[in-house]
Amino acid sequence: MTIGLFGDWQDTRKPRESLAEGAVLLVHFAKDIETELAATLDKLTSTAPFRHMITPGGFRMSVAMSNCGHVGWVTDARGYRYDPLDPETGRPWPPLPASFLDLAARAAKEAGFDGFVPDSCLINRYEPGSRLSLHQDRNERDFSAPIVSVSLGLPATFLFGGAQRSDRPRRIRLEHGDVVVWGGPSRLTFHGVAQLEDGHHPIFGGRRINLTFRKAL
Ligand code: MD3
Ligand code: FE
Repeated sequence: MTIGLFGDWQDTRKPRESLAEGAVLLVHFAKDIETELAATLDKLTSTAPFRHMITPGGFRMSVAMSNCGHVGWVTDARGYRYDPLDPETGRPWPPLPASFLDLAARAAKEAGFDGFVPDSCLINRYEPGSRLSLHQDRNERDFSAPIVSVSLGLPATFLFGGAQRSDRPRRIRLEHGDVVVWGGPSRLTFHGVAQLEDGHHPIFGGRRINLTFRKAL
């Protein structure tokens, strides 16, 4: 039996793949700044620690979250919203680091969204078994702005659905350093993340981190 460079996987992807109208995958786009991103994430999450939020339905999310920017996405018994204060500390979220803003703007520009200036970044942390069920991102005010997502650490199976929750999702593998820009008609599609599998990443260990840059206000 042979195990190749990618284990069970062969990376046959082109540097840039169109996933749907308005959705562009930039393969390994963030890889060259992985050390900078890891160091910055450690600083951010020592100020605003990861926590498992509780949904309005009373369920503890298996994904741990933090935020940076002018506002952060939160959920609790009262609902989902963007809040200028971290409910755990009572303090404003840490500002969006220059390296984050620069990465998000460069990626958005590659996908045709020039001048993207996010005001919020949701930081998701997955451990083996963590998953995110199918949802739409619709707490933002302006759906004409894209969302830029950055995947780091362990690979995941992203579930890319359609305009209806009942549309059967496609399964798309997202690897360390992959960046996806979700704009135009794909902005309101249903999506989620399948249960994270065990593994080890040289920088992020047994975890996956996902950054989503948003214009929330
Ligand atoms: C498609 N995060 O934070 S990133 C989320 O991997 C979220 O943590 C996932 O869904 C994660 O809301 C998926 C890819 C993504 C993010 C936002 C989207 C895809 C999207 C918004 C609209 C359409
Ligand atoms: Fe989402």
